[in-house]
Amino acid sequence: MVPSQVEYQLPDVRAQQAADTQPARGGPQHNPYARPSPLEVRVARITFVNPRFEVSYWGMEHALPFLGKRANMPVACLPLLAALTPAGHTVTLLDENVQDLDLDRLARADIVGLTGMIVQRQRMRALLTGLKQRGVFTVVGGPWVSVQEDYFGDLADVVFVGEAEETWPQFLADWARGRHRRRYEQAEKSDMSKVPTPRFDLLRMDRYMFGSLQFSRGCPFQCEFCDIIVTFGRRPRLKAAAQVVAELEALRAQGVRITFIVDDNLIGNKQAIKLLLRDLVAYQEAHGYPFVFFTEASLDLAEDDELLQLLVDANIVSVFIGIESPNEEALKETRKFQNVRPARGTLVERVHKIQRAGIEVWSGMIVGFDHDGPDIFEAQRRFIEEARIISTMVGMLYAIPKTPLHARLARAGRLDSSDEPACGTNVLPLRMRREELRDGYVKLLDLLYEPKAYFRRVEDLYLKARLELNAAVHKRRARHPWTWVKSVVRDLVTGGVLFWRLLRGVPERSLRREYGRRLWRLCRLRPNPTALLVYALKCALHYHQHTMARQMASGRTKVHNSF
Ligand code: B12
Ligand code: SF4
Repeated sequence: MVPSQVEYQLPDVRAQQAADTQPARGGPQHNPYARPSPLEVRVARITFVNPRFEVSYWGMEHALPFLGKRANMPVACLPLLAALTPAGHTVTLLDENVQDLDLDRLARADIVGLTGMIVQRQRMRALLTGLKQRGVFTVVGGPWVSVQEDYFGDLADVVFVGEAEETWPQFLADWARGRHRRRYEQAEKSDMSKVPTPRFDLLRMDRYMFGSLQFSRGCPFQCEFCDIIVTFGRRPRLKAAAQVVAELEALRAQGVRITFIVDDNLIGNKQAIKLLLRDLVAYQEAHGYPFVFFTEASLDLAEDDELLQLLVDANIVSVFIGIESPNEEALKETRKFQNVRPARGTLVERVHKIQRAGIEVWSGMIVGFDHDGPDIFEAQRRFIEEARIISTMVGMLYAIPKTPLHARLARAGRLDSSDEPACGTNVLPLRMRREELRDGYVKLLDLLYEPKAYFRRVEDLYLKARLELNAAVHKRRARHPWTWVKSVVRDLVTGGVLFWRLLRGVPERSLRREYGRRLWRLCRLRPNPTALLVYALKCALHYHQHTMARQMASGRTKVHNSF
């Protein structure tokens, strides 16, 4: 996802390509979780690996060449695990999405740790197989193995289920004594006030679009399909302001400007997050707004004016919200009760309210609930258009292991247990045939990212509703005219270069013409350098989403579900 009102500087692609692919290494820094025991004499050379992702909605793979980056953002666990490693061990971080992997070289490590989501599971398996053949000691953790811990069988020597702030140092102490276990799972959730500053310095941060930062974990809600609350719990746990400031400084030291706040739900504990946001606003003010943020939150954000204002003041410009469905019965079925509150306004009204505050809304939508019939596809299309949601991630309902949905459907005999289910989801729908669900989903995506429909939503939001651009920064710009001039020039140049790359690089003539036409309209109706940059980014993102949808619709690629 790209925030809309960003001040994003395009990198020099050629210089980046010339840079070598050597991994960065480092010893640990201060880590309150790690208490090396006197018995811990054996030290390890540890390499953590983030395997290649499949193409996905968020992966932005088709847009990255124009943006001059190799990946959207680093996974947050890699630099965190490095920071959690007790002193004495050597840590190397490798992200296959931004650098090549050499298995023989990897085999020199004493311990190789793999992370991964569901969309990385097959690549994880391939890497583990290669490492096993080379006799390497491997450990796995992260979102996928936390919900499907037997997936890799004997390919991995040790499996970590869930959070690892306590278990990772514990494992290293056990390993040093030659007494490690096969499986680690914490008895208690991690105490976020003790989480150390991630080692961003061990990553190639210049190869990513965004940085990542985490304030909290957990979400108070109870959506039936959600594995986040299974793994991270329903009690939001937050970091202290000093930890957040230390992370901001660490990101700034790496030259990061745009940052994704990777919380499961930023506003899970409204009172506590307001306090943190006030500190974030103070930090931004004191340092001249060095960061543009985007994040994920629940729709009840629309019900709290103070919270909305704090997000805007902190320069959080976009928020991804799991809206899931305009079908109220489906929302009730999946226990997404926070979205079913007619007294607080319709879904569309609540989205518009957030937009009016100056925040762009991105959404997650799901088709294939038990209460969804074949009319759901058109209902979803109409809702997204009415709500002026430009970028939306639509997926077919998928039952992730360990969720209440998975348990319910297993009891009902409605799960396809194959690793690659025939129609893109393991759920056997109730009111549609599986093929009908798959075809309806692919067609819906194709319609949503058809250029005219997409740009109609862009214009509705940016030209008709005139979503405010970078309100917090603009307030400051009025007081600092020179900074303002610099940022205007930066937006103009960055937007212009991105546009030029798109017009040169997009192979389809019809798309190039559409992008050019839309830009021309914008220049006439909203002549503003930030708007130019926003439009250029919207075109790049359109190219990714449209290409993904077209390739699925024409059968050139498999049907990618969003999960
Ligand atoms: C922020 C976020 C994103 C961001 C950033 C993604 C990124 N590249 O990092 C964005 C919005 C871009 C995103 C995209 C996607 N996401 Co996402 N995302 C999240 C979210 C909310 C938080 C992830 C995070 O950073 N957590 C903070 C870190 C520190 O936690 P962690 O990774 O779990 O690590 C801890 C432990 O797991 C453990 N650990 C992890 N790995 C390892 C490895 C070893 C060896 C050890 C010892 C321990 C260990 O230690 C860490 C400290 O405790 C999670 C929900 C969740 N809480 O997991 C979903 C989640 C991970 N995403 C998910 C999915 C499906 C996706 C997409 C595929 C969706 C799509 N179709 O586009 C894409 C992938 C695109 C891509 N190429 O990046 C699913 C994965 C399902 C699963 N169980 O596998 C999740 C769980 C959400 C969900 N249920 O839908 N996502
Ligand atoms: S609001 Fe989001 S994170 Fe919270 S339970 Fe529902 S799906 Fe999970």
